[in-house]
Amino acid sequence: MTDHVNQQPAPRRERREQEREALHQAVVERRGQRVAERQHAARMDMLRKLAFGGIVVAVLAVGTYLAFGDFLRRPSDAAASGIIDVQSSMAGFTPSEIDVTAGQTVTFKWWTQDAAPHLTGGVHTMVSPDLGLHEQLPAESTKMVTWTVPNKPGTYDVWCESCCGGKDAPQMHGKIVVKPASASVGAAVG
Ligand SMILES: [Cu+2]
Repeated sequence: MTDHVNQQPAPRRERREQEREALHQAVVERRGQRVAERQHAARMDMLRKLAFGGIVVAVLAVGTYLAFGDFLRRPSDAAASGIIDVQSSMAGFTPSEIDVTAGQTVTFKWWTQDAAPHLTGGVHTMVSPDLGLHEQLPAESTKMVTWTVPNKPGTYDVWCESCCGGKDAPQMHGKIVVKPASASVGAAVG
């Protein structure tokens, strides 16, 4: 500094230039910051839009699945398994003959209106040892019983062992007819 005392104009000009340079630098920096902020904001905006888009797509996908997945699955279920309505009463099984297909998985919608005091143990039963069936149905209820039909075509006895004389009473018996799998393929297609 001291050796520049006699050269006032030059340092002042220099200083002014430095100040201008610094100012310029500051302006440039601030502009850069503003650009960066704007870019950041734009990026956040895009991310927000992407996130929103993603949520919309996810909601639509779930909605479509719920609406159509079930709908699309139903025909094959109906062909492959189906729900068979079976009532148990003091008269036995209604219907008294149930046709199924070997290897098929079926669901019995099994129901009764009978009250507990009329039933041994408060239940109707569905018994067919040859077909692997031994189910219980509580009084005045509906129960879904899913059952995979053994691969052994034939006509089988099924009975209720818990009311009206059980196995000894003819009306407590029903029939389950297991058809060969190949026969049902033609039937399901046609
Ligand atoms: Cu019964």
